[in-house]
Amino acid sequence: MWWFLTISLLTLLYYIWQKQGSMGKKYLICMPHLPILGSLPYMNFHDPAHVYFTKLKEKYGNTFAFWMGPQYSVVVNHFSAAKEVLLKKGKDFASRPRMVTTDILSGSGKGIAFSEYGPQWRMYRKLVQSSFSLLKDGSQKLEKLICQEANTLCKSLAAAQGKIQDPATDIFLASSNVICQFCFSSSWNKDDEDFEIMMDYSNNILKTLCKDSLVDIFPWIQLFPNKDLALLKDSVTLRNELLKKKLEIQKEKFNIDSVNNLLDALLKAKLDSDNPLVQEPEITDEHILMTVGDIFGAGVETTSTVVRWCIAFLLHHPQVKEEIQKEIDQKIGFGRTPVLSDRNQLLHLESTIREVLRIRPVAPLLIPHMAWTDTSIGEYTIPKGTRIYINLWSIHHDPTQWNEPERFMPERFLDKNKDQLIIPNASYFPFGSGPRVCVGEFLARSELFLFLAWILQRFDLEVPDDGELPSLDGLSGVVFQIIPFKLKVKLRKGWREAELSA
Ligand code: 3NQ
Repeated sequence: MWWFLTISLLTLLYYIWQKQGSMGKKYLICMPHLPILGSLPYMNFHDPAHVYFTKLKEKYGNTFAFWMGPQYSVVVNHFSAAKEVLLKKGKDFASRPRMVTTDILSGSGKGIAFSEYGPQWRMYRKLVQSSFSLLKDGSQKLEKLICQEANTLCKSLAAAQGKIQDPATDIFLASSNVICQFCFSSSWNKDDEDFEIMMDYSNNILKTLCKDSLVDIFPWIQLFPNKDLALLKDSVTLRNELLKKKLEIQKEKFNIDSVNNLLDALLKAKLDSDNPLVQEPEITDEHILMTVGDIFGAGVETTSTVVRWCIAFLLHHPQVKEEIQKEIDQKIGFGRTPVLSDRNQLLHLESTIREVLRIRPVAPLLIPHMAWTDTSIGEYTIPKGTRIYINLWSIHHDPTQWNEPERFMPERFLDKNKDQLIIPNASYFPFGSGPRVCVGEFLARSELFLFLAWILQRFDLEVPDDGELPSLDGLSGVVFQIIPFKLKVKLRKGWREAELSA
């Protein structure tokens, strides 16, 4: 009897304390929820999360809360609140939630993609940004790098011209080698064993990473046998072994006076941080590996995925492909290959890339953010520790901002005379924004433009003989992947004639 009274009294006191603590504070509308399970019993998992959250706007409005099990979470479906979270209060929301799967990948929150906000994250982020300027300043270096890989890619595609092929591996190799040069000053051939291992473990990691799987909601589930988690752990082990191999090679030939890649830059920073006079957070080999792993993995998976989405949409919209090729023939012809400075000439290609990034955002829910301090969105209190999902899918498909958002219309990124590129409205964050904006945006945009310009100058892209078009549904996850598809490429007549006369 006494136990019952004690527990009842404690529960009552806790409830009063909760209520008092929230006196005068306004909280977002929240989905129904139960203790422990949260809102899960009330959610349907038929649609991908980004589509489901978009549909929930009708019932709960643009910004609403729900309980992901025991985790208080918020969905932001409109660009105005997204701007507040990402930019205006970017620092308040710049942290990341700790999840079982991302902890496995990031060595318990090391690196820059999944680590919490703080001095260590800021230091590594700055090191990566300054390393990218190694490429930006020497932009001929970046351009030369990407064009080399574009050339290899086109040669591979031409070797199977007229045959039905899946371009995924060739595109994956091209984007891998660009980021591999940036990270390690090295590259792979298509039949290299390490390349095949990397492609395989990458695919397995993407299949199991932060899919809001139960283990990321109820961490205690990892105590039970879980094949997805075992696959993730095995894949991350392979990834870390490959990175360690690269690190050892790089350490042997390291020369502090010649920093040529990201790993060099991080090793140099480590040497500097060993200097007792330098008051920076400690730099360890594991932090270096996780940081390079983030950049390498992001650089490969995102760019290769978007190139394939672009090709898929051009197969669905041959008239857009023809407009791009007509512009390439007019502005460049067949006497030379495209370069980065052609970006302000090839407006139809650039607007197509922008439209693909809108209609199929690489990360429909970005990577979840987390409030590391008590803060707010508008008049609503957001307690420290709240998980924030920025729903790019909803923002990029908002009918109040985009005319016919479901339609593929690159011309929406051109002015009415079609001679200027525009961003027609603020509801557009293809690379995120604020402190956590994609650190590789410049590299990604350069690669997307050059790979596609080289391919479209040289080849006609056709659906296979059975006429099967690529699926545009996508595979939701931390990267919105495209379902593998096949196509036929044929060398264009103008290119063949130019080659013959060369
Ligand atoms: C990569 C490991 C690799 O094997 C698979 C792809 C992974 C998971 C990346 C991840 C970093 C990583 N290991 O640390 C990137 C991620 C999530 C893409 C997938 C990414 C991102 C950037 N922009 C848009 C969407 C995702 C940043 C870290």
